[in-house]
Amino acid sequence: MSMVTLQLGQCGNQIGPDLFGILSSDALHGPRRSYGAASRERFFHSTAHGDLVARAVLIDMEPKVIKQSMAKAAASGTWRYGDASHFSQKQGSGNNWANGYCVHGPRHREVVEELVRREVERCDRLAGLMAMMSVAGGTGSGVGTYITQCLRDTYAKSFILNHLTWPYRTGEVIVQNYNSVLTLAHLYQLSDAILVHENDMVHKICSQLLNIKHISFSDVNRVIAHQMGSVLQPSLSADSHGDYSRNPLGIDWHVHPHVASERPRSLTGTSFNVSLANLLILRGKDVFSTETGGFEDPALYTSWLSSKEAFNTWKCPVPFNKYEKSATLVSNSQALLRPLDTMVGKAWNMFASRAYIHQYIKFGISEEDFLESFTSLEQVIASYTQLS
Ligand SMILES: Nc1nc2c(ncn2[C@@H]2O[C@H](COP(=O)(O)OP(=O)(O)OP(=O)(O)O)[C@@H](O)[C@H]2O)c(=O)[nH]1
Ligand SMILES: [Mg+2]
Repeated sequence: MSMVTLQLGQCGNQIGPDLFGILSSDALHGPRRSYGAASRERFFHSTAHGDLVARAVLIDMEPKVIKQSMAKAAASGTWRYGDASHFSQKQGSGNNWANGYCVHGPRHREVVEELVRREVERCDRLAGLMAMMSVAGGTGSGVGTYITQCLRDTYAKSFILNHLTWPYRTGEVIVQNYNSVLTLAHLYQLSDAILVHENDMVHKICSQLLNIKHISFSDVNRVIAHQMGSVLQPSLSADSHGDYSRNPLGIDWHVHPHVASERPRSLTGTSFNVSLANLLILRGKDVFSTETGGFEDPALYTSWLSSKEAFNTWKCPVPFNKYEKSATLVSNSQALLRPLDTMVGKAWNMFASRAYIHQYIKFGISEEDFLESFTSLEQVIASYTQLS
């Protein structure tokens, strides 16, 4: 089965090549032929000359990042993007969600849909679509939300996954909380699964675990791509009967997961993190004998789901990305509650003083639209707060 990826805005287009780079080298160097073949079918198609071409569409409102991504892919010597699989304009969306969602999105809808349709038609079996973007800028968040809505209409029955990059708490974009609130409130209604990476958390991994001194986006993106790859590469679940080519998106993703980089916190901690669902992905040596009982503790989950329902494992004996062993936890839990609450709170304070609102109204977003988004996220916050 295959997945079609959309890279949107600077962030989506910068993480994308790192992800496909890892996927292609992992697929090529993996010792198991069925694993490599399933991975290649999933993320690449081959040309008549045998080139691996990513099943991806690149979209940005400015040309620079797309050019860099295409060049980076071509320089790898192992894979590339399709020559005509990208779309850009001269000027970005100026960190304004409304400009992306109300202006650029509708204006370029047809071209983008055509690019996606061509990729979808190249797949023998479509597993789903993945849109990668940041929530804080204008293009990824605004155009990305608009395009997700179009995909939802066109591919009503397909699985749509949004990979979102969450801004640094002390971010560089003044209206990042507005853009994030608008994006999250809309995607919550549209998407089948939202996979979030927080820049602050990944930054911490770079400094504390990887000991990188001067951390740049390329360091952060490598970590994000590694974690995404370990989620998306072929693996075996209880119902896959030893077959790597099953749907990569799985059937368990009726939740809104959040990639966590830590194990669930201990019960004795004051900030205990209740989960709705956890998915543990183990790769490499000894996966079938690894003890995972700790994740089955019913105390980790809500009282209305048994740990059998709430906890899943996927396993793959093929080592991932040159690591002898690796474990990735996708967690739908209270972990994102605090960052979400902080973000909505900051946006609300700005909204209360009507700061920068005219810049959104000018493109067609009303105060009521903002209020609806606030209400919808307040409900999400309330539901997750009440988990026990
Ligand atoms: N992890 C990571 N975050 C990024 C990267 N590039 C930008 N960001 C984050 O994305 C947000 C800004 O969004 P961009 O993706 O740059 O914006 P855009 O979608 O290109 O939109 P416009 O430039 O407004 O048209 C900020 O929160 C940045 O921290 C990247 O390569 N990696
Ligand atoms: Mg940009």
